[in-house]
Amino acid sequence: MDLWYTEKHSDNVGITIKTTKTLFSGKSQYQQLDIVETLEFGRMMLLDGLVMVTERDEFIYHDMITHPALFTHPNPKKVLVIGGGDGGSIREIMKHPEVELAVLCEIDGLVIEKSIEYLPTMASAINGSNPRVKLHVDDGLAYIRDHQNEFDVILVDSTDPIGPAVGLFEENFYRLVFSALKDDGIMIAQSESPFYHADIQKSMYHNLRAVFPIVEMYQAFIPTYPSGFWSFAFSSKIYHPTKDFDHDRAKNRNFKTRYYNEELHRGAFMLPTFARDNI
Ligand code: AG3
Repeated sequence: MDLWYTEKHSDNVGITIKTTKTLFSGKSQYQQLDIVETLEFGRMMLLDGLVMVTERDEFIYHDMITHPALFTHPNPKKVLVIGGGDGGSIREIMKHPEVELAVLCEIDGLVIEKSIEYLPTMASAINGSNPRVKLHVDDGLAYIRDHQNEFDVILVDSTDPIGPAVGLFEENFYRLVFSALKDDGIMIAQSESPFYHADIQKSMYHNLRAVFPIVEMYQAFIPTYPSGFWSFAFSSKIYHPTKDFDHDRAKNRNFKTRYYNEELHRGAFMLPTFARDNI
């Protein structure tokens, strides 16, 4: 039997992926979690029916939510990830030798547990074996309220602004992130599709600009997300993502990246006009 899963990207358009097996399906206190096997994208995790990661294209998202900030900040020692319970962002952060500690604050313990069980290529750094990683199962807002002036980089690795992630797109949350960052801190947040989510982007970037002096959008091509054209918000207290970017450190990095590189770092900040109009 053919089982095709469709995520609707608008009222009239969606992406359809052929699946072969359901590995896990269950409901946590916060959301519906499904992990399925697909023919072309490897294992795929869905939250409330929305594609969060697939094994085949997650490297793009996780390269791009981590490396641009970590190669712009001159000495990122302490990094916080809010959300990101699959562990892909933490895996990439661990490739930076100057990072002493990465904290994962994920609201839904079931996402962490099932990622460790079914998505080991992403969750290898969060399975308890890495002394540079700490896990907190907690609401990101509550966590940063108690952590002032502590982090060099904060990554908001969230779902779309529906369900438990709504608060992660609001000005009040960005103020808390600002306070949880050190004086030269950088925040990156996934910022949806410029093609489909203009309204979300307008409100999100408006909220970010109310708090951070430097706010720039950058883009990545992620095949399984709505339209494939995806974006991230770079928000910062003093460092500029292209002017202060350490090109040589990125070029001479001692690890491989399949998407990110020192040329693409600059290119990613160049936006088509319709996307620039959203921010
Ligand atoms: N964050 C999910 C981005 C949103 C995808 N949206 C959608 N499919 N409608 C991914 C978390 C990966 N660590």
